[in-house]
Amino acid sequence: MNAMSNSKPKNAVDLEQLKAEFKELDISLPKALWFNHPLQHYQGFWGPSIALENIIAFQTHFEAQDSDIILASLPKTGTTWLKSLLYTILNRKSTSLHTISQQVFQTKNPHELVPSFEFSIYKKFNETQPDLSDLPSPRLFSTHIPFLSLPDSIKSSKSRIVYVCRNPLDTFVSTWYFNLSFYMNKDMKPSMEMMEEYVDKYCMGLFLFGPYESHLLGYWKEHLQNPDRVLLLEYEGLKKEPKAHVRKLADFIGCPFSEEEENENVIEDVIKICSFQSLKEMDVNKNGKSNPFFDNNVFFRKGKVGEWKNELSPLMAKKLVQLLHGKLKEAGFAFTYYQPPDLSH
Ligand code: PAP
Repeated sequence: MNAMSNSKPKNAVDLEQLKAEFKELDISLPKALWFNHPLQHYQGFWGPSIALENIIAFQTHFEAQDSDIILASLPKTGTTWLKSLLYTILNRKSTSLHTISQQVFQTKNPHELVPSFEFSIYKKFNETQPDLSDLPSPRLFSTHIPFLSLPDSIKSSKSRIVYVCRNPLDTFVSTWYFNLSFYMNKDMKPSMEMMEEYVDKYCMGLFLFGPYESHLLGYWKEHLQNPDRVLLLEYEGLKKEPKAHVRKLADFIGCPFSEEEENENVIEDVIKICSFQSLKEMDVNKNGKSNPFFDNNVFFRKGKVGEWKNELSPLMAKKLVQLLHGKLKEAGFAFTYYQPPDLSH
């Protein structure tokens, strides 16, 4: 049986067989381009070609532990923010908030503290797979892979998943600027036609880890069925009611704030340490680089809700809003903290 077919990947596999099957699969998968990233349509989503082998290695080899905490998200929905919050909440007692803000965050970007399965942990089909069994518990990981494509080992464990989502208009704008920064020379100005073309691609699901709606609905459905295992957070909610959200996040991952901590305003401190302003100003995030492809500053642009109003034409916004009124609404999903704009006139 094909280890990479749409059915479940297996844990014990023959390496040579896996490589041969990957070659075959690689040739047969539909391909597309998102800016300068080649994509492949795999298990219902558009995965980056450079990470496909890593994704399959992750699906094949990862062994979840019940104590694992996994941050899942579509790109540009709040991953960096949630990484900093999860790291701080989990380590506030063993490391102290002072050390986290004055040492850890001064030298490491949140992506270095919470590694991604498909971009930093799994690297192709090697003889030796990363040994993650010795990492301190609870282990903290991240992924952009849709729920349905997570390894069975995660699905059948009691590990907890934190999913963060963001309204599609701001997510598109954030994605647009992130990708433009690698795609175009700084002196070049993108045309409106180019932006329209990318809005259309986005709405068709043709972007990194798209489609938007199936990604969100996959985790949302799991959250409805298993609220103790999957927490769903909205970027807009975190902005509007940070204290309630950080408290909820800490409860969910099993590190609640004590009464004493509440009285000492520890939640407020966590929010401040992980705020956009604070992280953006760190030298490591202004001038550092944590992987060969990006400077850390690309993860900190504006950090606001509603920026789309300054960027998108009414037609582009209308197309993106239709994402909300289409499959998401049909499935019964509505954002709690985001009201789609009325663009009917
Ligand atoms: P990733 O998927 O590539 O890791 P991700 O962190 O999900 O990206 O998204 C980046 C967005 O989060 C940026 O939004 P913008 O383009 O609209 O500005 C970035 O500015 C924002 N962001 C990063 N850190 C924070 C933070 N601490 N608080 C709020 N927003 C943040």
